[in-house]
Amino acid sequence: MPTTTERWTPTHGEPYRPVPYRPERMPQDESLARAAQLRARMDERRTVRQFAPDPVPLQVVRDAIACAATAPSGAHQQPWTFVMVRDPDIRRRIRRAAEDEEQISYDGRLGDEWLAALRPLGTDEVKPHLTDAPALVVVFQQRYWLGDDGSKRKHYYVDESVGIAVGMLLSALHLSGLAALVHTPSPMRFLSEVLGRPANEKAFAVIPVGYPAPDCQVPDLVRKSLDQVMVEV
Ligand code: IYR
Repeated sequence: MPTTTERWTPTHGEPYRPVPYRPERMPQDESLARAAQLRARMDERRTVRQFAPDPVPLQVVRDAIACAATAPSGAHQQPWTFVMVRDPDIRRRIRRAAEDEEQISYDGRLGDEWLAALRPLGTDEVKPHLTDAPALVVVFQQRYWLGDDGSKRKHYYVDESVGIAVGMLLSALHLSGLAALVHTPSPMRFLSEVLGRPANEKAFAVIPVGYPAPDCQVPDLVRKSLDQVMVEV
């Protein structure tokens, strides 16, 4: 049964009232075929830093955000807000503020070891993707729940929850044919100001979304092989 058809209201202290969950079991051959296909499709995903200015179907972005919002979260508190920014003026303001911070970072704030780690990826303080991509999804984590009357309630495992949701967002965008990038300007306080977000929200990442530019280039990366990332016990 879909669980996103009614409006959510915060729960706290109510008794446990389970409902049945009986998804139909997928035949194993279908499962194997889907897993292999998905593995190959996900391996095609690349972080894109050069975007075409072409518009994207906004419903694809909305659907991807809805997918992300199905992520598991600490105490099912769903501590996330996704702000889709299309306004070119606001994107320009975000770019200007991000580049100001990144200039300081790349001029030395990151330190030599960090800069050396980034060198093979070719990143620098210039962030054209913030204005070239037709949409930015700015992800905020809700550090605590804030009621209309100003009351607060602690949220649990916020970093983990929002990190999982962002992973699901990237997967959904990729599988729907859109390219993206996780940009983490640091510090990110300016995002709350530019987007007018409330005090309980803290920016987590800026995710430009669009199509790769015709002359898009990406670093020549090698992913770890399965035996390098997995141990079977
Ligand atoms: N936030 C900076 C630096 C940066 C850091 C890491 I770790 C990256 O994987 C990539 C970039 C920037 O966005 O350029």
